[in-house]
Amino acid sequence: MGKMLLNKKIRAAFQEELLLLIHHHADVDCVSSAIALESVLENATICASDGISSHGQKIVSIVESKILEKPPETWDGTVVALDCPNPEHCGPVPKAKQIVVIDHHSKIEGWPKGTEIIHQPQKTSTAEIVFDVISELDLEITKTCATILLSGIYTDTGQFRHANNGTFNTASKLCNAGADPQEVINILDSERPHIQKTTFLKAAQRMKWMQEGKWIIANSIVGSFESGSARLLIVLGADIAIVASGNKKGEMRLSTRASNRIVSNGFNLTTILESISEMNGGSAGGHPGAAGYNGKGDPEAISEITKQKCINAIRELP
Ligand SMILES: [Mn+2]
Repeated sequence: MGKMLLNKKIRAAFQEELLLLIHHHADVDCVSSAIALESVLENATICASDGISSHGQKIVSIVESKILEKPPETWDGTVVALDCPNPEHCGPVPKAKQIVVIDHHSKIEGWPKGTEIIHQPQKTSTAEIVFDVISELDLEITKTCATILLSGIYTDTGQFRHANNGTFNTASKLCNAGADPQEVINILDSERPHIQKTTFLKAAQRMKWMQEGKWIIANSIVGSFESGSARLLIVLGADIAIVASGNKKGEMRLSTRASNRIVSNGFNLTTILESISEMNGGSAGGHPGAAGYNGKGDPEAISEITKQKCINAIRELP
């Protein structure tokens, strides 16, 4: 076992009534850390200082944990601030016998004198530190608790993109304790509304594509969710996606996307859609890789003109 995290003073502080303080708009790492600690300790209450993020709330709903919505002015025991590099992140911090901070951010500052700080900036999440704390206290981690901690790690590492050796080490231990990686993904990757799913499938079904040089241009027509549909056509492999929608009043919208590769070659959707608005009225705007157009006319016709302009622009690329 590595360096001990808990000194005598912290161990004694953990015997007191604990208030687990989570930061403003608490994220999954923070909420998971609090819920894991609450589930293994009998003397802990979780308190949110200023709301919980929507993903954080998903974690709360798994255990139906009761969370105080406002920190009390004073706490007769120990306040444990989680995932908070400074007191402003979770303020107002109640007056307490002892404050313990558990955090992994690179810089910790502003805590009053006498605060015990467990600071492990090499850790990719606070959940990993909490796992070590629970292990050092010789407390048993339940399957649910393990899944919740793994959720914290999954989120704070950007689905393991920023993970290091230690991250996988702890993740593996959590899986041994019963955490199910697939369950974590199910908890956190929220389902799209049904109407959105069918719209995206229709966008794919009606899609037409062609190739100009090495670049692929795809276009489609939907009733709504044009921008999400355009983004998905890029995911499917298009370099340029043009998705149109129209209504009975004769109003139409275009949403366009371009791949990073074609944009870095100098392709710019904004200029193309601006030329459409010069020609057809309406308004255009956006970025080289994502632009939109609102105007009047036949969505199919405007879409076709846009495609032709894209072809011309490709021919002018260096
Ligand atoms: Mn964190």
